[in-house]
Amino acid sequence: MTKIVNSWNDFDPLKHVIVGRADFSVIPPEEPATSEKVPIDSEMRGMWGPRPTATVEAANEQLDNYAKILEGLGIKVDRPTPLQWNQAIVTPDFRTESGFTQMPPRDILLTVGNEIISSANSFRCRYFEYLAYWPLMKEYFDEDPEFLWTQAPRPRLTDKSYKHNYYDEKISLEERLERTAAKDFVTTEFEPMWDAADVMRVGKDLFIQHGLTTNRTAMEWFKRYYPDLRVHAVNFPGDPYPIHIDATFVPLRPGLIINNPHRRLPEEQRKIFEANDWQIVDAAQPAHDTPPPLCYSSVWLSMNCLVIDHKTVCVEASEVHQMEQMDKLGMNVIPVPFRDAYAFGGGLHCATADVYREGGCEDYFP
Ligand code: ABU
Repeated sequence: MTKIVNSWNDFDPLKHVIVGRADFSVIPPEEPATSEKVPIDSEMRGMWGPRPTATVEAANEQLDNYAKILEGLGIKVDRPTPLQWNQAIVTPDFRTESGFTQMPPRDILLTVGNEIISSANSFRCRYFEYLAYWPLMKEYFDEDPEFLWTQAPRPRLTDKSYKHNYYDEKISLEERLERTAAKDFVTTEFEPMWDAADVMRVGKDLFIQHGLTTNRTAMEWFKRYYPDLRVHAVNFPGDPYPIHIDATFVPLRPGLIINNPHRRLPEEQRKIFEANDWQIVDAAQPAHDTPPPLCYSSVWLSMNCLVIDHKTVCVEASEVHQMEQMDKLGMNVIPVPFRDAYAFGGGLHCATADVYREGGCEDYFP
């Protein structure tokens, strides 16, 4: 019997991680929360079905290579068990015609200390995604007597969970930005809904992005679930498609965080960092003008890096500006080719979920 699960932040020395797989990934049909995320000019609008085999193979090649690089650093790597997502997702409350993927574990699994919680995603197509990680969770549960295997309250995702007629394809970018600034998102506050990638863990503090995939009721749930932790709602007004904090606000080590310069943290919310001598640095510009084809994410996956320890970071291999900035910030950079995997759910941070990092629950913001 050994301790397998432990992680309180995204920067202490990484020893054990899950890396996603692209098999059987599907572009899901439109449903209440997904339309909002697909940019109006995206070639994916109106399209759905299994992703082309050649793209799945190319993504898996880069994911396998990433896993090998991490293993070469002495990190244990586990992989999910792919499910066939090209089938309807049906519950007593809804039906949608396909699932999604098991590529970005970061959206589904939130590790807080010795606990891994499966999230309460607002996309109906993601309702059963946690099953791809079930064999790993069982293994950790069998081997680690302290591991807490947890499922967040399952949202029902009925029509009550979404604002009707929220999405209108004529909506301008300016209007989207106004909505983000007004914290007016497609989800209602009927029940807690959250993606794990909206939660930034910094020891005793959880900074949670309020946006298209996580609502305020989720933050209330977190506050009650973790009475010993501090939960902070954060939002980034410059983002027309606010989903997931890890291409927006990324800690590199205690006291240092990079912030997307188009999605700056508001003054009021910066205070807690400044009062505790944390430096917030604008992230470098992405090397690319557009994301790869059939990709949900923005070009800011450039800053979606995986910190290995306080001095080492994995950055996507073509992101020359981000690599140069990391170097100047005193980090040793490990370049990892990953653009072929972006379309399957994100970058190097999205593609992983922490199992074990050294260190405990520090109070960085006393
Ligand atoms: N899953 C991270 C996506 C963030 C972005 O599109 O900028």
